[in-house]
Amino acid sequence: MGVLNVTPDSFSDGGRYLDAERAVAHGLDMARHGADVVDVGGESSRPGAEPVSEREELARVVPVIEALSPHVRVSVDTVKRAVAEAALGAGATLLNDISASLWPVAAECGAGWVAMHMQGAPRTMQDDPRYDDVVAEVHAFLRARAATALEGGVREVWVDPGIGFGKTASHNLALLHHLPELVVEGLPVLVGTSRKSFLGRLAAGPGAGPAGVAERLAGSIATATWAMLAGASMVRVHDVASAVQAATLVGATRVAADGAGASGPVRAAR
Ligand code: HH2
Repeated sequence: MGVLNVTPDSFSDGGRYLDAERAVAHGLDMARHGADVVDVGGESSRPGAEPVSEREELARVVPVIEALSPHVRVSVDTVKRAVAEAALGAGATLLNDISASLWPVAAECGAGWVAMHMQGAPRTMQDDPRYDDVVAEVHAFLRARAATALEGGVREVWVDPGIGFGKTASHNLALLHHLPELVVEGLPVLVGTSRKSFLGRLAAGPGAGPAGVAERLAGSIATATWAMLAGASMVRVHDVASAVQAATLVGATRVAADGAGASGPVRAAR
């Protein structure tokens, strides 16, 4: 899943794709590089972000979705019902819902739905996140929301532990470590670690302090690869070509382990 932020203030690419033409070109580029889904968002959910009006968010995402959806599967990253409905009407077929509450829209429109876990709201979620048992609480939350959506008629339900959404670096690591326990519950799992700040804190950059956004590619790919090996079905990334290369290698190695041997697809791909 390639990230397309049609926003002025997203944490890693704010302002780069606010212009619709540039956004569409970048979306098509990510599809060319192998993204199966392009995730279009018109409101940043970075820590401290201010909410955007419905009118503004609609104006940002709808034209971009209309232009992209004939060419690649599009998801819409929104927490607003009206934006979700308009986006699905414009050609999106997956609702990426960081509030994990919009499943009725997905049910009504026959769309897929991603339930993501978040503690609190973006403006304050990183102030002092606390859990008794982060893994148990996040997994139980996702299980319950998914069950409600499936009972309510959503046919395609994804779950996402919400890396960085009301979580410290150690909460994020615990969720990544215990991903297989979420995977075995049977629903497809989506994971988004791309360029997030815990990567910078854990793996310092070449300078003195934590690695900056532009220095987090290796950490992004390492954690995406970890998620894929743990059984995640999709990773949400900014750097599609690098992630596709990692995914190809994970897949090829799996095929080799399944008995194809070195003369099979792995060798052919060398
Ligand atoms: N992360 C971000 C936004 N949406 N959706 C899902 N399902 N999972 C995630 O981990 C996730 C998400 C934050 O990243 P980004 O879109 O790059 O930044 P911003 O929210 O500042 O636009």
